[in-house]
Amino acid sequence: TLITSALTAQPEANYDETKVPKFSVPDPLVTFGGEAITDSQQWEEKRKLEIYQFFEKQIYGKVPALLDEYSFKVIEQDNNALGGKAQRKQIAVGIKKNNRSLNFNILLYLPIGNENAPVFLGYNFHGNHTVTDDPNVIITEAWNENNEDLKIRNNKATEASRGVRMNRWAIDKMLDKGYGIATVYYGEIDPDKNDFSDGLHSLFYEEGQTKPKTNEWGSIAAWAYGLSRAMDYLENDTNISNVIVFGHSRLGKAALWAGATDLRFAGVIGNDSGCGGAALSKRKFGETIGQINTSFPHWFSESFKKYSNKEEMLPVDQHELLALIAPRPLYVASAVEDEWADPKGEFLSAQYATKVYELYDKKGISSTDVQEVNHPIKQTLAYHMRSGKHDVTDYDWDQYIAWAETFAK
Ligand code: GTR
Repeated sequence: TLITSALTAQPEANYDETKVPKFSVPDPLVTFGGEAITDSQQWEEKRKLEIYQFFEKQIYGKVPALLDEYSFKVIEQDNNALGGKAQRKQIAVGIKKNNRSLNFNILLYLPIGNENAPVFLGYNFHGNHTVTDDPNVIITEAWNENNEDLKIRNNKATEASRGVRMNRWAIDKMLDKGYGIATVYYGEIDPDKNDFSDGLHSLFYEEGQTKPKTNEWGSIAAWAYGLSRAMDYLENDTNISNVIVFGHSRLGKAALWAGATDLRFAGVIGNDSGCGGAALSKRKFGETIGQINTSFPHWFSESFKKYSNKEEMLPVDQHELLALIAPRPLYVASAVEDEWADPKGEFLSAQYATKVYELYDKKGISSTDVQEVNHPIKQTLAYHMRSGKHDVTDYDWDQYIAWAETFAK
């Protein structure tokens, strides 16, 4: 134990602005070779791909191969759900690779009265049945992290946890405004533990392989991939106009990477996504790469570990992840008490990504904008810092819905 703790001990988290190291963020509009980018065409041809490939190989990790088979089946439907407000569908998706298979369920509510609804798609942390008290939502069988407050015990969800996370999903508000909501339990894609023997990764192994290769995907990239597989169904549902991908915290990191990898997402929301999400790594404020790679060694590609406590060596920073989503609508959100996720680093990141949006004549966070509590800046690239803690609240959803009305409908 002495040896392990010596190897994994991390410098204490810094919360002092005066101790943020002097750093310069890489300019999204200068190539690794030093060439200046002046328009969107040059960005697409010369810069976007090299940034994308860096994030793909050195940060989240590559998807190793194509699938062998994809199928879906609507296993349950009710056209009079939630007191007549919604149509509910539960869709079982099956994917196959190397004769191994994985299944996950999408819970979808579509508003009655809007035959062509925009939909928010986001993962939940403990099962589809936790986001609503609707008694007909199927309880996940997948491994679940224990949580006494949420009544998840013995790594299994039961009836006891139905509706325990309703507070994070403003489903009524969405439906009232004509939006649908689709959610998947992230543990059905890849259980969130440092174990690569199960989940999505294991389908792709060659004979004798037990974990992804050095530049291949960690769990965040696997979750992002799962969002795309949910999209494969959603884009073919004729009652859906477009899909805005959403995620909170670790699932916000996954949503941002999904937005960067899959152009079909019409909008992207990263709620309190923090380190490895929207927050700049080079500030080393709150959670750092060293911290995250130690606490969650399975989240990123193995190749990302070389940047643990060496953030200054990175030729990119997270504002360039945001820039990969341009010119599509993107909302970055923080909470003022969520210092672990570095709200200032998230704000600056949105500000530094803005010049790429401007190449497409889209607005974001300008250099004169200031970060103020509960003063959302709603442009194509939007930002707010809510009062309160690391969470998803009605305040957040009120902003996302109002923003989507203008930018992502
Ligand atoms: C924390 C982790 C964060 C964030 C958070 C969450 O433990 O350090 O990066 O992902 O979990 O997902 O709630």
